[in-house]
Amino acid sequence: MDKSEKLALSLSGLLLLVFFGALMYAAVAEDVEVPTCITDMDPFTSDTLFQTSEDVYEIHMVARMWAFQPSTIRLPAGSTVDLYVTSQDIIHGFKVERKNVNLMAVPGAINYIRVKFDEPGEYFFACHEFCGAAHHTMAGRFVIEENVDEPETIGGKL
Ligand SMILES: [Cu+2]
Repeated sequence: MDKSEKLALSLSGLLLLVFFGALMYAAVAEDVEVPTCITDMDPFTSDTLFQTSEDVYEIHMVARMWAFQPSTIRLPAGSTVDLYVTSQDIIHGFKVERKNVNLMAVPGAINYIRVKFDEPGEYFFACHEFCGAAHHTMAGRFVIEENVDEPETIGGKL
């Protein structure tokens, strides 16, 4: 190994130790708290669908490699949906076909949009931001029916 290569490797190792030491100092001596991820907090952890008033629903959507949680949402026709979208890992997209819904799912941020589903049918949604190897499989759907006894979300949970 060349002498300059040895020097570069040694300096790189030394820098790693210095930065790791600085992190440890900040965590222990300065009592710095690492912020909690949004997706580790309620309601994103478990409950994703709430009925806030008649025909108005609130959905908390988490995007992650490579799925949406929830992946299927069954609602009655005429529903208005308040959508809150965030990401657990990297930047994803959220686009609903035949609706003016086009959001980015960004880690550490919650994006919001209100959408109304008047017509029964299936409204597919998909990730529109290339996010990795299985990006093309990242999709889900709203199932809008005339009569729904119990609005529900299906799938997508870890
Ligand atoms: Cu994607």
